[in-house]
Amino acid sequence: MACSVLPAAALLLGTLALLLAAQQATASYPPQVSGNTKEYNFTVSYAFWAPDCVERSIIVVNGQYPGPAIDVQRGDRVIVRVTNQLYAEGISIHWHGILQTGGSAYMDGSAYVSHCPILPHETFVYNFTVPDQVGTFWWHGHNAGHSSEGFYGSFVVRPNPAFGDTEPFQADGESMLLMNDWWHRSHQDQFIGLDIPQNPTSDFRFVGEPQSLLLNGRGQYNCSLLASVPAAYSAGDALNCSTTSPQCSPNTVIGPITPNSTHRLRIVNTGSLSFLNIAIEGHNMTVVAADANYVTPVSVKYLDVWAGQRYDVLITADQPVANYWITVTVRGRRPNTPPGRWALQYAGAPAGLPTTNASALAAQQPAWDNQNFTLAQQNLYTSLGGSNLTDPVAQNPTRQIVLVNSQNRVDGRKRNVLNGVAYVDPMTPITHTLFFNMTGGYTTGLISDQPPLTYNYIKTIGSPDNYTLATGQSVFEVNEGDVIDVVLQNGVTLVNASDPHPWHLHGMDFWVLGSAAGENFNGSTAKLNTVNPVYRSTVGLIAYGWTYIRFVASNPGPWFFHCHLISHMHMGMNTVINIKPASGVYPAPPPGSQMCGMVTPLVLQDFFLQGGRLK
Ligand SMILES: [Cu+2]
Repeated sequence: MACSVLPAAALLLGTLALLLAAQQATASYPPQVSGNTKEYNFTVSYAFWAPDCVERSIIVVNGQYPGPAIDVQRGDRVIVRVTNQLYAEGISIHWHGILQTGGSAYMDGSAYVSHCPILPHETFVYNFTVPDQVGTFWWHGHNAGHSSEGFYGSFVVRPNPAFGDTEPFQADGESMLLMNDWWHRSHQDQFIGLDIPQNPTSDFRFVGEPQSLLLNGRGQYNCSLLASVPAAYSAGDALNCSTTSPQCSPNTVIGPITPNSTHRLRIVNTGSLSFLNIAIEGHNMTVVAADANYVTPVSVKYLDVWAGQRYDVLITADQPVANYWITVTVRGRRPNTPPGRWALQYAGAPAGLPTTNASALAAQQPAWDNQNFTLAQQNLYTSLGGSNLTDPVAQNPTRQIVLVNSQNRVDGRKRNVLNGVAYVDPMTPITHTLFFNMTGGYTTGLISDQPPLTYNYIKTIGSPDNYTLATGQSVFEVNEGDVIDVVLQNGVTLVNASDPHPWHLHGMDFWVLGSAAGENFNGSTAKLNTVNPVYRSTVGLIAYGWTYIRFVASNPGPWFFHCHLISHMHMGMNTVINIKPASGVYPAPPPGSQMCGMVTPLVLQDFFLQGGRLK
């Protein structure tokens, strides 16, 4: 089995020199196009669904939850015709982890950054290629809280035999594991609560811990608990809970997997708030890729997966033929959600759930506040050397940005701020503002590369110091080719806690040079791995800690850079990295682009100046 020849973590030191020698000559998959096209039609609508046995309205695609799987080969053109049949909301879809190289920033799907939301009754055609990436991705709604409403699915890019692509491991079979947190309240209700300004009778209402954890869209809520749902979240609801609903029962079963085979699990945290940990009874997981970049294989028993992250792991089916528990626990925030539990089934095992105690397995997973475990595992991963695998880390950064994550009041509302700025969506997509060269499309000069250091972001007694705040679009203007270092420094919230945040960059992957507890406001580069750091697209920032990343500004255009927690995004925890093309020319919006904001009157004015005729 391929799995058995992978070096165990304990043996890695001996092979490190060999791997490093190989890494000097590496490159990522060289861009190639296959000439093949994969087409999908997505019709997006609301439907009643009971993912955890409690019925509510969710967003489905083609009547399915989770949405349709996208499965292509490297180099393929992907065309997705998205028709919005929601009643009154604009939508967009982000292809999470797909870098949109080749000038397709318009196809990235961040509402108001990449393009205008797709209005109800309208269709937008996403059209892009995936020339230089292989691995596990996912897609999700990227306007408002749509990704927490069920609006997501898996996206796999397979190696292309026509290009001679090979992966540095083998598996006999594979399964997709989309795991996420789930609420009974809609995203509208959640956002209304987040937006309540402080006043004598009410205040900010957090979304709270999720009611359930789901795997591939299924979980099991304890219906008897409905009576104890906090009054604020149950008033007026007539929740219908049925453990025999075909949408939640039988519970998810992964497999059947062939005894004595090597099985690949593609694990994604598609959740909105929770930092998750997954364990499989009786089986270690050999991690071979993080966010679709190969890593030096390491064996783990308990796998941390931050919201938005993906891991490819191999398991060896070397246990007696039976069913085994898969358990998922919440970490990083004090949990109030029962562990999720599903079954891994061997071929030949009787149908049904394992007979062992799932709670015992979940109890062995790292405690929610064990940040040492989090850091040790996050820093465990290193890029795999070898030909066609991973870009060697760029040296000599040209710019350093220190981004303090904290919280404050803006006009009475609780907002999550970065260097004092709470982001709000612009009226006009940033791609449009840049192409049409309009002033006022987004606010400029709001955010600086360094936080004002006269304030105490980390103090643990009393409320955080009040410092100058701004709302608008915080856009970092970056030159193409710059090597950018970003120090994500965590601070405190208004309740003297520090929230963990999963940080996600669009348009480019980044190297994770290091992360630790404590302060790194001055951007110290001590303790960083600049030799073989992991290359990925989403990384965790622990409470009261820092995470240091580096990327090459290689992909011109505006790219969203944000905490991947839906509530934090709504509260302003976003920025945009605008990479100014060396050519000075931004690409034009593609045919079929919808208009909104400042562009609509501009185009209409041109139309009438030309005699009011369609050509
Ligand atoms: Cu966050």
